[in-house]
Amino acid sequence: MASTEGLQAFEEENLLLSLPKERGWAARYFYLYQDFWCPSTHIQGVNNFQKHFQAKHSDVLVASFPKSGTTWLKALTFSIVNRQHFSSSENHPLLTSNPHELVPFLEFIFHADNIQDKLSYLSNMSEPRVFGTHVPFPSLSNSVKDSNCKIIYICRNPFDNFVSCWTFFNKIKSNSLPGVKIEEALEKYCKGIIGFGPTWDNMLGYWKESIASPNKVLFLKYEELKEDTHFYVKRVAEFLDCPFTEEEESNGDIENIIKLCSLERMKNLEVNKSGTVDRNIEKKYYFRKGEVGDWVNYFSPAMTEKLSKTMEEKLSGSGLSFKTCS
Ligand code: PAP
Repeated sequence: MASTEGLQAFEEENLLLSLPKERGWAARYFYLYQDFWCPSTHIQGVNNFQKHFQAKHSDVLVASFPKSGTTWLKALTFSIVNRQHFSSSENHPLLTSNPHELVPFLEFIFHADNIQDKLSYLSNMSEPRVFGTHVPFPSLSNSVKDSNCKIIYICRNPFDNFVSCWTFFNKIKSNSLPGVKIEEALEKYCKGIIGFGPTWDNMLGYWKESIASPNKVLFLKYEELKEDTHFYVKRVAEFLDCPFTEEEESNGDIENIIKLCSLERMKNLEVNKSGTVDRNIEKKYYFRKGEVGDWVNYFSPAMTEKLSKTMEEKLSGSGLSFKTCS
């Protein structure tokens, strides 16, 4: 009789064979799974997350399309919900752990066969548990949708998002894969062929849900978070039903969280300068420039026209728009 693991591997292989596939950039192939593109290595994790994850009402999910400010929002959210336990100085866990270690991605937690171990790890996490996910809203586990857990989604102007993706994937790609030229990468991005994409579908799924259920999903933009971090840190705390008191505000607690989670601070911490996280990715690759408008240094006029047109087509009528795109 086949072992459970053997059976699972067999089922996965059959599943992969049945899915549309396209050449990837960092991964060899992306597979179209439940209407989003996914490297084969993530499908098992997504599948297990959907089947096994039991959300608690107090859970918080930091959701995003990759390279939209996930690391930053994970750090801010972790600091906001845990501020009673850790002051922003000396003993704060963010000084000794990367945000992705403190706020793990659900689809990566379940990226393994030993489900029981994962479930006991999850049940032992202190509450409120904070998780990350890149999985599009329609593909979240039902348990997330049906519970009272809250979701904070962050998106980013696709021009900067694309550049951040392209630079990141070039750093992490395996040596056995050829580099992808920026024009070719943009072609794929505009066709939606990128992990957890199409980008617009990922954003619009959460955008629509944030309008339909504003108490369930808070929708943020990287550019706005950068422009007025103080306002949005307060907004996140209110959304999570743990607003800052006047005393906390006058003590400078909000400013301390902002400083602790700033790109400069995070990037220069020893813990983020070396070592790997998640799928063996160098922690330092998560911290680059963090600028709004850096795309102008990479885009030719033809590329600008291509992405502008694609965005117009994909986002028109949705009410979702980005300032720096024209
Ligand atoms: P992920 O989805 O793979 O976790 P994510 O954190 O969303 O990645 O994206 C990394 C981007 O966020 C990088 O942007 P850049 O390539 O344009 O520079 C990174 O520099 C930026 N970033 C990381 N940490 C912070 C932070 N603390 N504040 C602002 N931006 C940050």
